[in-house]
Amino acid sequence: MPAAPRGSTSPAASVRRRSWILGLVVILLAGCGGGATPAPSFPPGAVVVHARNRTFDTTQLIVPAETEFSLAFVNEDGDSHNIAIRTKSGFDGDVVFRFDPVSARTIVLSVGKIPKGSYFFLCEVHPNMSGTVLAR
Ligand SMILES: [Cu+2]
Repeated sequence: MPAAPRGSTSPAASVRRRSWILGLVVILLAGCGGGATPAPSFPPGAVVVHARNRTFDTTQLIVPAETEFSLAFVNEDGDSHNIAIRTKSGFDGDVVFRFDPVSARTIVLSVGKIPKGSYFFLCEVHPNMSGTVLAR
């Protein structure tokens, strides 16, 4: 069975050229390798999302409304993933929050105030990686 192409010829390569669009991005090199669980070094109250095997570990994010919060994204894959929060599913609606795709790393981002309500999130590289967001 043919191996999937990897490396610089991937269309994802251009997407990941800038891993941190926000100056607020803090890179936390995942401390322990070899599949160990990440150290619980995230800010208090952080919303934590894992990506593994092209799947998010949750299909519903519950986030605080009307207040800034930290989003910790743990990408356990070599594939690039990101999270975009939008007002409608898929690529429809307005972008509420997003960051550029990253691969094989953990990042912690500061998310600005989101009005109370229901939203959608997806990985823009793999739109089937998706779910809902409840800001309450
Ligand atoms: Cu993805």
